[in-house]
Amino acid sequence: MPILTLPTTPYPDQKPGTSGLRKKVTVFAQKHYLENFVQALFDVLPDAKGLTLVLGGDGRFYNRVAVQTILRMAAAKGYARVLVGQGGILSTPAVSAVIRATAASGGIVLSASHNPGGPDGDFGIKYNIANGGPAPEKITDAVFARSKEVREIRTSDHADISLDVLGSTTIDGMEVTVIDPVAQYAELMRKLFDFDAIRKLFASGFRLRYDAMNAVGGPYAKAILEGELGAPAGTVVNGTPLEDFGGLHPDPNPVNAEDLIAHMFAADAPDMGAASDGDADRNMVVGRKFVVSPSDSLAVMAAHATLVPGYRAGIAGVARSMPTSTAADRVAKALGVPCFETPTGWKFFGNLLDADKVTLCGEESYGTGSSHVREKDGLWAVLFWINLVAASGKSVEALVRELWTAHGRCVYSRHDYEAIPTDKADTLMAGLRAQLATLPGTTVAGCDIAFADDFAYTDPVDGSTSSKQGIRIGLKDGSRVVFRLSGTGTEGATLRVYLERHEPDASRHDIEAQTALQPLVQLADAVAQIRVITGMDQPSVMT
Ligand code: VG1
Ligand code: CO
Repeated sequence: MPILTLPTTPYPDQKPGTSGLRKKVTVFAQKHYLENFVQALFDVLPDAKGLTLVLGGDGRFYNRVAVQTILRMAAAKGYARVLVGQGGILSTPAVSAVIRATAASGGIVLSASHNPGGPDGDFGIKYNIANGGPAPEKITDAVFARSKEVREIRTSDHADISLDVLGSTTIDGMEVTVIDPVAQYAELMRKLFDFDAIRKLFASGFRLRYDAMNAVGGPYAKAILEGELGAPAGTVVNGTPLEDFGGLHPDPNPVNAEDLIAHMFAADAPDMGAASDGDADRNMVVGRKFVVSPSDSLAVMAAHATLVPGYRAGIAGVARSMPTSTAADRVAKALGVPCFETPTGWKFFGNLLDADKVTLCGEESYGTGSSHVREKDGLWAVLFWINLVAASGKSVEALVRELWTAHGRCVYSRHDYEAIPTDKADTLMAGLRAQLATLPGTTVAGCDIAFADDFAYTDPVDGSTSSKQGIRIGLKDGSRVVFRLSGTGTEGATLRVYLERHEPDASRHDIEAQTALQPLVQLADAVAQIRVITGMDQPSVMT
């Protein structure tokens, strides 16, 4: 058999972050950098005899090279079969759907998600397990440990195969099947949503603008919205995946998707706007002249889930990442179902979903999903909202305002301070940790502090623990400020400051979020010394 064993030298920096290993393309392009990580993964995984692996990525620069490399290494590992998306393309939720539908043993997602792409941009790799979700920390920790010891790479010497033609071929006895990236996913969406009602809605003149940000969501949105649901051609814009996302930063928030926001605030704005990110697992939903916060989006979905066929029987519970606003908690309480608070990152939702403890999950970072897969899912969330509009006859804005009327408004914002030198970011976090014991009971910048802690999580299903997941400062009036460092960036450190204040008074629901949150901004700076330590007067991005 033409299986080669190549000597290699370990890299010290292959620690997966919030969602897989993300580095600059220039880092991945170093000799054997990708191979070392894949070998470390394969060394940690059990024997692959008879097993199926799913493989695909968001189409960014280096995707095709990486697919070919991994196919050769998968053959050496001994997989029976690899299912690879045509053109090397599969969105993150589609990988999850295909793993589940084909009973594959796992999958490899090639994406740096919302990070910029192109030769000077970022690349990423992530392993998903048999439930379709991101590998838990037990596995990612083992892979990191192994990556520091890996001395040999096992690979086939087979030539590149064609990724563009559907069908099967073999690499050293391993079957490689190039699959339609959309088919399996579309079938799942048909089962969950009322396609007839949505078709009627579009036929009645409902106008949607879906901005795929030149990323992998385009083919899925075009096939389903325009191809099946009768949305007019042109509904999906920036719908062709480009290796550099056409220079866009494929992170759907009002700052990066400014073109969509401009359309949604124009005189002839469509009824609904939506955007998805690099790997199509995030979503932004926008009403006509009305921006929906992701935390509110999760709460609205939970409140009205029974209007959607796939959730007709009701939801078992909701889970949200710790920094996500408490809007979903309020809805869950009213519904009489549990709401779980997990650390940031989708991998923490997997056990809760597998154990049927929750049906819907969400993060403040424009991510929502459900038990249908084990990833967040951008187009799914958009279809959910369209289904809600179709079934309720209400606009996006009306649905959010109803939530506020029923439960008060959780005024919310995230302030990101990007590219801080790592040592300064560590100093800032250490400074906060040093104050945790003394802050409660004090008044800082006019805010009465009730508690301060470093969020730790014990998984209610397997008992595993994760500590140091973010500093929380809670006020007597229920407001919160949360601080954590990003685990997806590739340049220095990014400090995220999450601000939440509950506003029960309906006459104040239209107050501008940044204005309403000013006292918390002052508090954040007073306790964390953000301006002094970082030298930054303003956040880089406010969403
Ligand atoms: C960010 C978000 C987090 C999300 C993660 C992956 O992580 O805050 O909520 O799960 O990105 O999303 P961090 O560590 O940078 O805050 V994606 O769409 O980039 O896979
Ligand atoms: Co993403």
